Amino acid sequence: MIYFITGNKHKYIEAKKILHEIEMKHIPYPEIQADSLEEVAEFGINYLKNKVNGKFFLEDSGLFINALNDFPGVYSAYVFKTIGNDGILKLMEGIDGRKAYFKAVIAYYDGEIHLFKGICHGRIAMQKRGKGFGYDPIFIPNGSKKTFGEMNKEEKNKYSHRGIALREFDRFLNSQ
Ligand code: ITT
Repeated sequence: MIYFITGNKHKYIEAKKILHEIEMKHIPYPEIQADSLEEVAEFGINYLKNKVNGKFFLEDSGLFINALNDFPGVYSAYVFKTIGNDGILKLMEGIDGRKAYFKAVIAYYDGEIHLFKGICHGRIAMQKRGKGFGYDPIFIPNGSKKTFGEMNKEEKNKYSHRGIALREFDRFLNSQ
């Protein structure tokens, strides 16, 4: 059994579809202001490693919008809580280039730190569509017409940054 340290149930449900032997555990950890998701994730592991009994991982993710110079990026959680999807759509008003990508960094600790990454390229929708969590209703992955919010978890996992990182993590675990 491996613990997934997160306060986000949606992330856990997505992960459980790919990694069956996991359990959610919510232990808050500081998310430092840094230039990369990798640094945030590694800091989290170092903070948690003496507080969790057994193997565990966490995941840090973000939405990077081309026309906004990669904003909200490492600030995605804060920006979602403050201006949300309506705020992002407002910032994008009148902007034609709507390219964006989601990135996920999984940090796994088994005595050593291992990082697994996934990137999903796509674009920002003109309006919110569907449900999901976070930025799901405004992100359309390349290769689909639907937003993440209009997909079920299995379909989203096929495209998503998290699905890609989780499958790489799963391959690593199976090769051990
Ligand atoms: P943790 O407890 O795992 O940290 P969190 O929701 O705070 O959960 P992050 O710190 O990684 O997650 O922040 C990432 C933010 O980016 C989060 O608030 C989401 O709104 C958004 N996000 C990340 N992945 C997403 C996805 O697959 N779909 C929609 N929004 C996503």
